[in-house]
Amino acid sequence: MSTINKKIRGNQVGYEPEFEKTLIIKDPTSLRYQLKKDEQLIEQGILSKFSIHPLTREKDFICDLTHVKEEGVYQLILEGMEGYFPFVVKKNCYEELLIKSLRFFYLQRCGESIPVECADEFQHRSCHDQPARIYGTNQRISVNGGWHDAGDYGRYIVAAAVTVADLLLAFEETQKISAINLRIPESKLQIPDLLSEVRYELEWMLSMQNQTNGQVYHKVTCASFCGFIMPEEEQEELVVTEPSITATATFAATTAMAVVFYEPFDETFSQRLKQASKASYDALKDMHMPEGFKNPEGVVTGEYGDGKDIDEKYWAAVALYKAFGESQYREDFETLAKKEVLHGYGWEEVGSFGNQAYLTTEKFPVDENLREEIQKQMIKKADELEEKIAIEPYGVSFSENDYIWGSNMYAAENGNHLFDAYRITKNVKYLNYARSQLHYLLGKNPCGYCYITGFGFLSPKYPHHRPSSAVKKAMEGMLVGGPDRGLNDPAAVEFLKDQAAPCCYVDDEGSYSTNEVTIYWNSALVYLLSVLI
Ligand code: G3I
Ligand code: 9MR
Ligand code: ZN
Repeated sequence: MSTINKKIRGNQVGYEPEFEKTLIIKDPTSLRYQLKKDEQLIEQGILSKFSIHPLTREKDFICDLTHVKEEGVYQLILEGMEGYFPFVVKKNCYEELLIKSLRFFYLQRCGESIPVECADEFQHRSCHDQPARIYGTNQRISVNGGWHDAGDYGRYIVAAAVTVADLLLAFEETQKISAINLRIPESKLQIPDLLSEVRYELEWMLSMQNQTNGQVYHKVTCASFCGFIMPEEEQEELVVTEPSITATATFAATTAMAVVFYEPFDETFSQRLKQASKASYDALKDMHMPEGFKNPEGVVTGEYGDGKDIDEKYWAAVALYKAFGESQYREDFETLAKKEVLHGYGWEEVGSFGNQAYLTTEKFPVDENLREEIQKQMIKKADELEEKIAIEPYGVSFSENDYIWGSNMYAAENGNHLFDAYRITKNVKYLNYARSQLHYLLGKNPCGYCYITGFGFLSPKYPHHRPSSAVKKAMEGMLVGGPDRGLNDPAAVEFLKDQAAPCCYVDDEGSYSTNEVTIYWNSALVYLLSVLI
């Protein structure tokens, strides 16, 4: 028997032995199941529990294999139905996934050549290394380096900042990451590879700061998106667009956060980060433009608009307080947080990075009542997610309106909100909910896809990612955007009309609203993995 039974939905990468392991059988034609290993029958039973999916209306039967703890590759079979599900139980199950999802960042590098010994078929010559023109002027500045944002070759500060934050939090979360060899040119240095990789982005971010006034330019891209070519072939003029509050504040936050990571390895670099961070924070006081950012006329690349700057300022204030201890930063944060505790680990809403910074401030005093209030609100956030999980057979924290552009990032992000509640309460239910967000991303979902390229038996082959298109092979280890019921691109409109929200995903190169990849989606996955491994 060689075919896969695609009605069985589970984590296609596998399960750590102690994980909950409930699989979904969608609309089965038989209820008798068998679990086999090396042709031997391990157990059999009859499926009895089911629920009707509120959005797809399918009948979802549950097969609970949590008690199977012995490592191995098993076959789950429904008698009378063709095919099987490869059910994997394995220690350190997500190691390769973690490595490949981190190597993605190296492969996204801009501004230097990526040699074959580090990049295999994704090698490329140096790209986007000419001076960039500041929009509306004839002034040119050098802003080489950093990572290409996504399937496109733009470089955007707010996206970069949250990516760096996720990766540093992941690094802090588990020792396992510091030991990883990412096969990058810096691998021979006496500093963990991930910190070298993140520094590559930070150096570029530093170059995006206006040295005169401390403000940070929002982005650097060509005026419009290029075709499906390798990065060095995009040779149109580079344009740096005007500074924004969101870019300046998230820059302040991440550079502050980074200081402590580089101190043991490079004092000069960490001093540069510190100065840059303080200068950008000070610059915020004089920035009185309207909230958010709008593409200037003639520039049509990614906008990262964001209508609300308050959460970015919130995060910046506390990140600087945690790092440098000045009372002004504390006051700024506490004033905002006492009005409202904010949340978010994404490019648009970043409050949770701030909350976490406050809860982990150790060198300087904090307000214990506020700390408790923040914890209370973080638990409340997790409880709201729990309500959604309770009525969603696959265990994802989504209701219909949550299937938006980049929904997979929100699944990962919600996993981290749930884990935050676990960290505070030690209640295992939150840990299990956090894990179920990972299971969703890795195949336990209404589309039956493992949403990471190169992993699982059904994964995206045609991501909206220019190098993958140019090389004609999907780069491995990339988390795609996932279902978006808004049908926000022509391919989605063509292929997904009439689909229920959780199924609004198509593995088509043209579908940038469901099948693109980005640095901050991958970093959200990395951060979730780091807390779960
Ligand atoms: O937040 C609202 C929500 O309240 C509302 O219910 C829902 C209904 O549509 O929309 C939500 O906003 C969406 C937002 O993403 C959520 O993050 C917007 O509709 C949607 O248009 C927006 O999409 C963003 C997209 O750019 C278009 O602006 C994605 O988040 C963002 O990841 C994506 O970023 C692009 C860059 O611009 C360029 N590089 C590639 C990258 C990934 O596609
Ligand atoms: O490739 C672009 C992708 O990175 C963006 O997320 C997306 C939305 O801004 O736009 C993509 O570019 C498309 C453009 O918007 C419209 N013409 C076709 C481009 C490539 O598919
Ligand atoms: Zn480039």
